Amino acid sequence: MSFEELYEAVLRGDKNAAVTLTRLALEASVDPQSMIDDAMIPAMDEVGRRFEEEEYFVPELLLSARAMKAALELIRPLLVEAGASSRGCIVIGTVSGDLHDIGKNLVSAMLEGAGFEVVDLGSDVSPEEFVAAVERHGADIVGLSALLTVTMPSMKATIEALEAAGLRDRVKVMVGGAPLTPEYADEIKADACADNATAAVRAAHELIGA
Ligand code: B1M
Repeated sequence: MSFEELYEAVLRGDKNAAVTLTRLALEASVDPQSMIDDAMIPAMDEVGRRFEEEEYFVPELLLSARAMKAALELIRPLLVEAGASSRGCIVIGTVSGDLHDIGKNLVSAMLEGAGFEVVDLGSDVSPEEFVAAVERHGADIVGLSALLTVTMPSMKATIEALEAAGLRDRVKVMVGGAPLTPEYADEIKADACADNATAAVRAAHELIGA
């Protein structure tokens, strides 16, 4: 298995090939993080580029996303198994109106791997659902993901809802996702902004004071 083959499988949305190649690579002890960073994420970036150029349309996005998710399912246990005792509780989700969950799932798995207890609310999560989950789980951190510029305001709405519920002093807010900038994170008064899963783990440690 070469990274090129895995890249091509995700790019053409070939789920079976992506899963088979990932399985073979894992059997050959290829580093799972490199498979993500050097094959899968570049493939999704190219999918996005083709979509912008109108060479790909929504069905192709869906097929590539399905291929990457299926391959990631095989890798996820390896990312998670490194986790030891809980370092704190993180409630995470993709904000209201946004269905992109691949990056958020990766961040979730890496956080679990780093020893955090992760409560993943899925995608299209309303401010009220975030507030209820933070309250129910006594979360230390809430992680908000957004991939669309039009859903970034849902992050602000969620932070305001936490404030209105009197929870903002008790919970740190981390935001992430491709369209975000540190400036926007400051503007909406988030505590941290991370542009990839490794940075998210680092930021979570800093927020918790570990
Ligand atoms: Co959509 N999509 N999409 N899409 N899609 C993008 C995001 C887009 C950039 C494509 C493009 O035009 N180039 C564009 C957004 C433009 C914008 O607003 N700036 C776009 C669009 C326009 C749309 C639709 C509106 C298309 C339409 O219907 N006309 C539509 C919206 C649906 C909705 O959400 N309401 C739509 C739909 C979809 C699919 C459902 C088909 C599918 C998602 C499937 C799924 O996730 N289950 C999809 C996909 C696959 C993409 C692209 C191609 C790939 C996204 C991805 O999975 N990347 C994407 C183009 C791109 O990003 N290159 C695109 C791989 C993933 C590992 O990276 O998600 O960035 P990413 O996550 C990273 C970091 O961002 C960060 O760490 C992750 C790991 O490194 N991170 C965090 C993410 N969350 C974090 C949270 C943190 C910390 C870090 O802390 C809490």
